[in-house]
Amino acid sequence: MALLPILIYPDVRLNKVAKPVSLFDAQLMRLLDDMAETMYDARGIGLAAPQVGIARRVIIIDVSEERQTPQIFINPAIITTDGEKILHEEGCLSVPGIYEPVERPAQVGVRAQNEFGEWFEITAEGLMSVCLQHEIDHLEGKMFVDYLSPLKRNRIKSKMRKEGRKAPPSGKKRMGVRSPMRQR
Ligand code: K1U
Ligand code: ZN
Repeated sequence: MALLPILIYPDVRLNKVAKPVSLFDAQLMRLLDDMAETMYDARGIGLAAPQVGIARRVIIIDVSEERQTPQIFINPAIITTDGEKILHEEGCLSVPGIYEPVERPAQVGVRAQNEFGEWFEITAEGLMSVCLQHEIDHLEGKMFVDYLSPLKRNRIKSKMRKEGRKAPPSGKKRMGVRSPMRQR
């Protein structure tokens, strides 16, 4: 298993639409293992493949207390939402240190494949529902900051760019992934 570098907003690779997975092979298993190690190391509750520079429709989530077994969603699609909306504070491993409330449907139904290519469906609410919607957005190149006002988003963008420039050139593994950053 390996720790993967997490791309930091506003890296343009975070805005790409991810491609569907068609091969359920050893390479995919390796990616899932590496993503799990990376998510747990970063103390996240979810991670999408585009956040580690892989433009494929793969997400993992673990909202459990035990934090041992990630739930895997490959080629996920939201198939139902309920009318009720909830406002929930969101964070993102690609936007470190920023937490903002985002309004989303309270409950979602999701269809996805597991690591063996078998289809399943779940209905989620609460943190699981918020996290699923947040991670599926990553597959569409959409970030939670895209739901904020342009003023807030631009402030966050400037802060991330400034912190990216401050980061030392060597040292911790993750620092190297702050470049390349380009204007959107
Ligand atoms: O996509 C990601 O970067 C993961 C992100 C998922 C997420 C968190 C909160 C709301 C929606 C989606 C994170 O895990 S950020 C880490 C974090 O903020 C957190 C960790 C544990 C509990 C709650 C939040
Ligand atoms: Zn995120």
